[in-house]
Amino acid sequence: MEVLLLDVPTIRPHRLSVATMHHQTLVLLRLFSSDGIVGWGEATTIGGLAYGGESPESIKINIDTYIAPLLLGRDASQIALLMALVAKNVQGNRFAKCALETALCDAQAQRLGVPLSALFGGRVRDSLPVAWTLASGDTVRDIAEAEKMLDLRRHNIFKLKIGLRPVREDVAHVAAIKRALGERASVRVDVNQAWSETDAVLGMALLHDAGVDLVEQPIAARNHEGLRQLRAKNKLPLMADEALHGPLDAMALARLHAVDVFAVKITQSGGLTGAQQVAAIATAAHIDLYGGTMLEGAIGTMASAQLFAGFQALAWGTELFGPLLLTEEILQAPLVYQDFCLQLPTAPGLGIALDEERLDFLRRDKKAAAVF
Ligand code: MUC
Ligand code: MG
Repeated sequence: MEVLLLDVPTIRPHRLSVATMHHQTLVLLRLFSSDGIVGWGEATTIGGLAYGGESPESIKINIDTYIAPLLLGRDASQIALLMALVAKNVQGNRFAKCALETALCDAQAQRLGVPLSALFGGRVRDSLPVAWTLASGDTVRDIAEAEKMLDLRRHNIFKLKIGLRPVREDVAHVAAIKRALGERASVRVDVNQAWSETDAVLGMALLHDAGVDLVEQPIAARNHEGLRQLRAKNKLPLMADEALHGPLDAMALARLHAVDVFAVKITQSGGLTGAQQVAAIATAAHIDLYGGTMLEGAIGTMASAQLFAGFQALAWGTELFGPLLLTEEILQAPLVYQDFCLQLPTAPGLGIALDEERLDFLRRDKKAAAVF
């Protein structure tokens, strides 16, 4: 097993309330099995340690030091057994576990000659609607970007990152974008926990009047009770993102009737199985689903897509646009985005082929070696 860190510039600064991204560090796991099959997984996060408790560097060192030695020499086809072994020996580290489970599933699906989605019950759709995040920080630039996406028929769902400016200023920015796009697009916002409860009461009322469709994680992740109260006070649908670290959080939020929508992420759920369990809890609790991202590259994006393709209902679509935010392509053939959707491949496993030369060029360890 080897973990590669790839530093890839973004096409423009991506401003979240927790960090401004000028590049993304892709965390890729390559798993070699003795039958010659190579599986890939991904554990990419956002903004170093600004978004979550695992950094690219901690993920690499924890896999190299604690996870890889547990698995060496074991049967790679016994995925549930291996993941149970890791769960017993490694606390936390959801992103690292996601990368491992994805790589094991990619390898196993290739071994069986089926798409990865087949390991999770198959597909009910072959393409997924994909939102685009407008996060340049500039209203005029964001409107121009949205118009371009509509013209290209690449996206007609837009998520706006807010929370850095005072509530009324942020709402004015959002309202101007919604006014410009009208009924041609769905406009949603993600506050990434930046608001207090009182900010959120005001913000959600104003955003509702501005024609926004959905508010994502307005307040602190751990404040489940606050989410419940906001949902009760407002008409605007409310989505949990950072509040959801797998099935236990899903159950707690569902019990409280705290939100209308779950943003399901394979990394935050500790892997594909955890994410499927989050979706099952949502379905049982009549909570809508949205396919979330940690702005992963092609591997994590396609792993997510393979799972989300099997969700019976996906009322709010997905935001699986991560590779489109990057200046560099790491696949031999890029993922296909057309007619507002990401198309799913039918080839075995993840159904993608990595470009080894580009990987070598982008690897942090090789760059460091070249500099010194
Ligand atoms: C998040 O909080 O949802 C997803 C899309 C995007 O632009 O940022 C991420 C993280
Ligand atoms: Mg979010």
